[in-house]
Amino acid sequence: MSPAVDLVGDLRETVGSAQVLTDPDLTIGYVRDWTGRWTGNTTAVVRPGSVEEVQRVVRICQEAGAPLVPQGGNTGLVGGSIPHRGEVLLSLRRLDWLRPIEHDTGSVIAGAGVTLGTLQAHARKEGLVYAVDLASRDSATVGGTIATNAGGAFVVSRGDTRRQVRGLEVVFADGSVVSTIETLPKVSTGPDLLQTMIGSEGTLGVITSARLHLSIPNGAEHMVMLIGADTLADGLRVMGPGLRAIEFFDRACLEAVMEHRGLVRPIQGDFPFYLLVETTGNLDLEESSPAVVDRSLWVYRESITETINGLGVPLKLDVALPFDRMDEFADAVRALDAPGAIFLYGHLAEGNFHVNTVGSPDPDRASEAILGLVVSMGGAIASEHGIGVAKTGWWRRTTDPGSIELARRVKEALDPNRILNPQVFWG
Ligand code: FAD
Ligand code: 2HG
Ligand code: ZN
Repeated sequence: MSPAVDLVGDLRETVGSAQVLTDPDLTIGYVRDWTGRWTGNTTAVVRPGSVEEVQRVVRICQEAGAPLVPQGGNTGLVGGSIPHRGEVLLSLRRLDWLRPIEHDTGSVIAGAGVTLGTLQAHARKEGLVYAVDLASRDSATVGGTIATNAGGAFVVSRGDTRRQVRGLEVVFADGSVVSTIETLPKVSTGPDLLQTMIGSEGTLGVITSARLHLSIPNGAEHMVMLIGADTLADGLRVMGPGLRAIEFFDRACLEAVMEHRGLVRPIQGDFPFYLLVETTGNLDLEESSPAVVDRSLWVYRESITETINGLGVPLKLDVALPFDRMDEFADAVRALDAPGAIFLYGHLAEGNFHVNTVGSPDPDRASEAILGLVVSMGGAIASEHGIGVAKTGWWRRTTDPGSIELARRVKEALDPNRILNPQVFWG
């Protein structure tokens, strides 16, 4: 950046001084990630309140050659939402408009800064459902969940974020804006190029609003059940018609959550794994399967991430394994000569594992060992949280060269000066 450019002054003029933060006491919440594993630094936190202001901020950064990092709720778990090398932090939280629900199209237009919790409440008031749900719902935003293609507990029955996006409005690195949010329910007028933004983690454009699909609840009575299981293979056998969610967690997770939240043991007996199942159907359980039925059981699953954070700065690896190797993976990861305390949990129907460790003397070495194991067993290094800065090397090593080259050409076309979140994927 040329020393003659007064970047902060230009940003202040554009969005107003109150919306540009440089005081470290005020910027700390934006430069440290949710887990505490990464703390970066920033030239300034900028909080535009309209699409036009986003465009102007992006143009100023482009002209100054100053990279920027888009941020929503800062709940991402792969270090992609914070500035690592003094980048401008573009907070989208003030883009929090929510239009009335359109019942004829079964959709709603939401600003990128609307939280999932607010969106869900808006849908619920009119008897509808926004399908994606995460324990981070009160902070995670529409823009952030699209940029990471967030999953959550209901992917098995309702799909991931990609399945909910009907249209997008995006500001590109040159400050131009392209929108498909004012669209008819079904058009076929060529490729929908804005879909490339889903899962792009702030590296290709800034999402400013979205048209999102809302589901009609099927009205069927459902039950929530906690089941003790000896193996994950036993859990996979529970899957069947009417399944809404099937989550698993291991003994270490349950013990830690009970301690942290002061909760009672929810089920008689002690098991290697526990399954939390939400279903409208009948479960094919063996007579002897220990199970308890209660809607409030979700707290045991949803408190795990917060509980682990309370134990220390965690190493988090979100991966996927082939179904028939999940138990073998659980055994092998516990046998690795690296980590400290290990916690295994995840979304069973996607072969998803959240491997969390706390107290590892060498988290980088632990990460290498665990991801190496995943790859050697035919798994994927990222299941739902994305690549961020945590897995860039593994992303390049495990993605086929044709796909990497395509990603490079798209990046080159949309952001030739690499000002958008430069440390993610390519850093
Ligand atoms: P941020 O963390 O702010 O950003 C995430 C990424 O998106 C960054 O790369 C950022 O640059 C980019 N980005 C953000 N906003 C925009 C925008 N408007 N335009 C372009 N790029 C943007 N994830 C799951 O998938 N499933 C879960 O079940 C789940 N549960 C969680 C539970 C807890 C307690 C926590 C803390 C996290 C959980 N997460 C989960 C991870 C996280 O909540 C998701 O990744 C979420 O989608 C991030 O949204 P955010 O608004 O916080 O985005
Ligand atoms: C979950 O499923 C989230 O609870 C967070 O994806 C997982 O904290 C984690 O590792
Ligand atoms: Zn998850």
